[in-house]
Amino acid sequence: MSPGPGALAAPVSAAGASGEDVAGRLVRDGYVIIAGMMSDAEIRAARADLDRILAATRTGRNAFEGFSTRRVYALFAKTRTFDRAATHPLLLDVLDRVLRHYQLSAPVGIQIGPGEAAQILHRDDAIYPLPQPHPTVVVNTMWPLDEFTADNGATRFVPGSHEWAPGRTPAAGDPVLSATMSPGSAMLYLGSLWHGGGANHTGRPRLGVILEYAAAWLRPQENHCLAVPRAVVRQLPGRLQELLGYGIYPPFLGYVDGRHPRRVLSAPE
Ligand SMILES: O=C(O)CCC(=O)C(=O)O
Repeated sequence: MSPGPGALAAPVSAAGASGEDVAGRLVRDGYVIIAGMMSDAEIRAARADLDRILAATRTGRNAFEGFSTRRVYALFAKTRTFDRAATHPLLLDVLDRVLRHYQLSAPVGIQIGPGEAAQILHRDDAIYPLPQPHPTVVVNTMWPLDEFTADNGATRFVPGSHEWAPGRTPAAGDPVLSATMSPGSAMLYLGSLWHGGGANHTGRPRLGVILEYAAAWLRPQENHCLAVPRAVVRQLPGRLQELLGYGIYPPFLGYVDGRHPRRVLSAPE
């Protein structure tokens, strides 16, 4: 059953959840929260490594990035703590059903600092000049590493907005929900869902990581082949290499010198 427009849908438990059920909820509601996607040890390791990286990361350059917010771009060049999350079998099962052929588009750590204002609501798929409506081409995932609360900047979204008629934009009076959730969960949401980072009214930062996926025939937001050194990519599991651009959209989109791009990884430099 679909949640009412004013209520956040209860999380689904990763243990025993089927890709079919999760994908069905995602397409129907525009989002789905899955609990139990990371272990406590993985959460601790990710927090510690992200804290190390954030110590050398500047705050945002504009209101969209957030003047009190730090963003860790080129995530897979800087930490190994999201390799498993990015290829979580349940997540890939859902993406197989919703996007079919896909790649990582924007992997970014986002630490919303105290006093940050709410980010403007937006749709992640609006960066692509596609006619509206169009099939789903973007699915984003948010992985909280702090408890997400309405007060500290939990991602906000407009329920049902993934089904809005072309041209409609959020207006005063449209319901906005906060994706309150705990570390270890992941919220999957469609690129057509209006959403944005929340305002942080607390004295402590809010840390989360987005792993955004896009159809493999689109240009990804970040150019991973330049952002992640080849020596790093060589050490990664094959599926993650593919998701970082060393893959083909059938029959041959993305070839290098007429051959599969993974061959670049075994060629001498
Ligand atoms: O930090 C968040 O909760 C969401 C951020 C977001 O939607 C974005 O930066 O595109």
